[in-house]
Amino acid sequence: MAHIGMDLNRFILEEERKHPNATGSLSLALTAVETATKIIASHVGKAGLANVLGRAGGVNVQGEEVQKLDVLSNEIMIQHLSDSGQFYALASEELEEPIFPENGKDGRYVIAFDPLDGSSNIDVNVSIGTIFSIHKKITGTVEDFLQEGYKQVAAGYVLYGSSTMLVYSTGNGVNGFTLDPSVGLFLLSHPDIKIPERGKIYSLNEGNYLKWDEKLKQYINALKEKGSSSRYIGSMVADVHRTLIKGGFFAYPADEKNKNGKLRLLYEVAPMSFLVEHADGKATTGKEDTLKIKPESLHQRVPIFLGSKANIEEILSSLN
Ligand code: AHM
Ligand code: MG
Repeated sequence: MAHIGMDLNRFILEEERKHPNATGSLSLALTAVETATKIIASHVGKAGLANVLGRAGGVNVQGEEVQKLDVLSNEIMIQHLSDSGQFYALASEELEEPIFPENGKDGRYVIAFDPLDGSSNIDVNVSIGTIFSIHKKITGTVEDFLQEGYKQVAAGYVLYGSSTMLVYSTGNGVNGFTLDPSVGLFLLSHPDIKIPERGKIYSLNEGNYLKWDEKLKQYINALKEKGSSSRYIGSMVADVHRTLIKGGFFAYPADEKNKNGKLRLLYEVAPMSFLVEHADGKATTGKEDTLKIKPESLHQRVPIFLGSKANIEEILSSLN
């Protein structure tokens, strides 16, 4: 039985045992994500030093070229996920086209990821994160990435915050693990996360207010009159994490300029929606469930409203 303090690797193996036909491939796939994100966490922890020891693009004291943290994170993800041999293909928010790793020919999965989300917060020491979404390999082509979100085999994020946390789901509850840096292990700290039925926090970039449609403006104005609280970090991982724990909602709606909002369906919206729905919350574009969308392209954007069920239902009836 899972218990607080259980190491992520043991937890993954216990989950695998519940499926007698499991081959162990998904466990190895998740372990590769874990390893890559631990390494990213260590670089994120030293992020400020890059500015002292050498600017991105410049040379550090060891004479090595200093890479931007998002570029470095992308390389770390690609290297470790490819090396694992579990992924037939990789798609990154940072890359135009997917990668088909040489030793992934027998891989049973494809993975889409945003290696370091919240780019505007990297240089200012505010929480950032990695997001991942795993689907089954079916045809062995780009099409495998264009599966509906509800078909995800696993999804999760790693939050590089005041502590580093990995939160993931294989469709059987959502569990959170906190990195104990002294031993380098993710330990179960937030078992079976359930989002509160309703929350008082709303989270979206109000700088876009004048570009929103009238109904959304009115809805947000009504929340202010009711005394709701506003919280917006501008890092989706951190904003969604807070929403999962405290309830309320997070949104990146469409606006006059960005007809499909800003966030990407494959790397951001689908995995976060999967987690929120499996924590008993709800995720919608304002018109349809995000998990039911069949993606049309790798870098497609869609509007998103996700969070506590009661809040999202209220939004749906106010906007439609
Ligand atoms: P990025 O992938 O370039 O980092 O952009 C995604 C981020 C999300 O983490 C966050 O929710 C959103 O962009 C914030 O956008 P804005 O600055 O427009 O509010
Ligand atoms: Mg992103």
